[in-house]
Amino acid sequence: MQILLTGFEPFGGSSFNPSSALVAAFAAEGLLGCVLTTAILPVIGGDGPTSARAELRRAIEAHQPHTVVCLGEASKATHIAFERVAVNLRDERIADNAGRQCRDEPVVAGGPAAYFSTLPTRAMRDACEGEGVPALLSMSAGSFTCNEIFYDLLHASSIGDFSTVRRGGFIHLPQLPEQAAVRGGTSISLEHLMLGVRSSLRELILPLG
Ligand code: PCA
Repeated sequence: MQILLTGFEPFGGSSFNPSSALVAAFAAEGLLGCVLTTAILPVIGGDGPTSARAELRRAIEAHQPHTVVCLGEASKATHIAFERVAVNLRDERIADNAGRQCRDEPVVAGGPAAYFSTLPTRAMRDACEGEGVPALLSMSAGSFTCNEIFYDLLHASSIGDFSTVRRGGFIHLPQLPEQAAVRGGTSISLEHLMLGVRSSLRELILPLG
């Protein structure tokens, strides 16, 4: 079993992103029962060589994972959100880290309107909640870079671009206490995020059908 776990760089003026902190912690700790590889993606939209999509594709090429789990930050989230649906839309509230902001554009021109996550989202949510960490099933990953790579991953997998990838999906994380201290709002500590995400990833270490 090979799992690729990705996070994002900070964006939107913050100097932290809980997803990259979590990925670094998992890279150090590992995940019992599988080969865990990791990557940190830039918050850059589109399909240019420095984009999140291009970096994710390079990581998949390099690591040949069976399962891809992408993590990102949803700063106003109160729960860990197991995303169920990726939509073919880029409609961005803020500029990305390259200073570009998209309105009403598709992720993939001519692609289907949406894809469902191919991760066992309900079982993962239940496992997270079972550890006492707030978790929910979410119907929208938004229309910024997180949704974009989620959609691109599922689209590319479905058209056979990634020969090893059998399933993939996205998890949004609330902000860290360090971030809430600066901008207000609710937060979950890195330790609790680790506890919840670790238990949900264990749901993936089962024989593939
Ligand atoms: N969150 C943003 C992009 C990067 C991240 O961590 C999003 O929700 O699209």
